[in-house]
Amino acid sequence: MTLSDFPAMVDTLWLDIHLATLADQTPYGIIEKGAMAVENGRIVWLGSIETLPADALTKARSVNRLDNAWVTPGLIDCHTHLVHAGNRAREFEMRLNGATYEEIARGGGGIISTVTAVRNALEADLYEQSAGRLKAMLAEGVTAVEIKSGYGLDTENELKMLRVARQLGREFPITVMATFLGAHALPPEYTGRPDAYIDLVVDEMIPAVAAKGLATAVDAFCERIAFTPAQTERVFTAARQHGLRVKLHAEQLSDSNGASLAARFGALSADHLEHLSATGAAAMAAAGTVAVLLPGAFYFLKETCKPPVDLLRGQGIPMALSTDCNPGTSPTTSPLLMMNMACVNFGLTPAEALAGFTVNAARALDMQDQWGILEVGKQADFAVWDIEEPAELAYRMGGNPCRMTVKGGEIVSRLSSTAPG
Ligand code: DI6
Ligand code: FE
Repeated sequence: MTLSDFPAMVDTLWLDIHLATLADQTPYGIIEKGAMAVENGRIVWLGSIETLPADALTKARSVNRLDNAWVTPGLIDCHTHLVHAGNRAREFEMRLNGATYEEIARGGGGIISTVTAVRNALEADLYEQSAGRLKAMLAEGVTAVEIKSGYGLDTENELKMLRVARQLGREFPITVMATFLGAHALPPEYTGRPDAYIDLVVDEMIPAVAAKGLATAVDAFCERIAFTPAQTERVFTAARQHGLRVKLHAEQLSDSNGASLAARFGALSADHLEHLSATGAAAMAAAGTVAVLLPGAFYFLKETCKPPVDLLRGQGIPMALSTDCNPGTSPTTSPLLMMNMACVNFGLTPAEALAGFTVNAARALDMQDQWGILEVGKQADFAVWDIEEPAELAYRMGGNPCRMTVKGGEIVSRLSSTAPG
């Protein structure tokens, strides 16, 4: 970057900041004592304060001084079931009082209890309940989120969920990427007829979702307790026919060869991966499929088999992290808590954890062209943190040091620090 690169006029000059750009392989891509200029919602200059032209202040319509706060790319939560109704706290309590998952499921609980709640919810109620969760994410620095359907399990209710996701994207200063997850679980009316349900997903739901432009990707749950690789393949084939990208809940509870299947379809990501094999990892590496790790579900299910992080590192597979925000296995809206869990339980470094919610999450959503790092030309979506060093983001267990969230150069959320001194 040369001095002449500073534009004639910028909307906002951000000063007295440290930057964790995530733009290079050094941990965090740090620029201490930096500055950043934004014009028309995009980053037009960033660098060390020493390289800022002396007349830059006169070229800025406004100046924001942040007294040495840290700035990171806006966080991207790339795997959520954020749109849902009700909660499963009662089930959580029953399990802790000795009931088994099967007993709960037979009593109409488990994932089907959320399906029932979503089917019974008016669209406006579903929106309101989901908006509360999105608001919490916004306050923690999130500027983009992926939201899946998958609790409707009939055409009408799957479309209802996706419309709510779209409305959230319109009402909130957050980029929403919607994913169709019709093949999440078998709805009760199809008990014993999973292939007939897949017919419905393939012949009716995917064409409807694509025609209405309600999702950019299709996901499925490939697992002993959900859908087989053959059924998943039918879903992916239909997705491809309708120009939709694919991703997969793969090897969460067992190795079903889901990651290899996903890679064969050029999947954006394979998610969970606790039981990923070396063969699956090699297929992902060859296909450029991102590994999305979900430490909240691992924790909440008291899983003991960890995702093979060394294998992923060895294969050079980008690791993203996400909340998996859902009422059954990961009732959280906190990326920072997930970063802490990923470090403590999976052995990620704090820098890998931050990359997991920024640069690699952008790759998992195919939005790396404009998002995920701080660089000239990228969207000016960033989070401002009251921390002394970047590792502090993954260090704390709870608390929210996010001073402000900025979307397209505009401050869209402000919070006074609640982090202890
Ligand atoms: N894996 C999960 O962890 C969630 N969905 C999935 O495919 C669980 C969803 C739920 O229990 O409501
Ligand atoms: Fe999930």
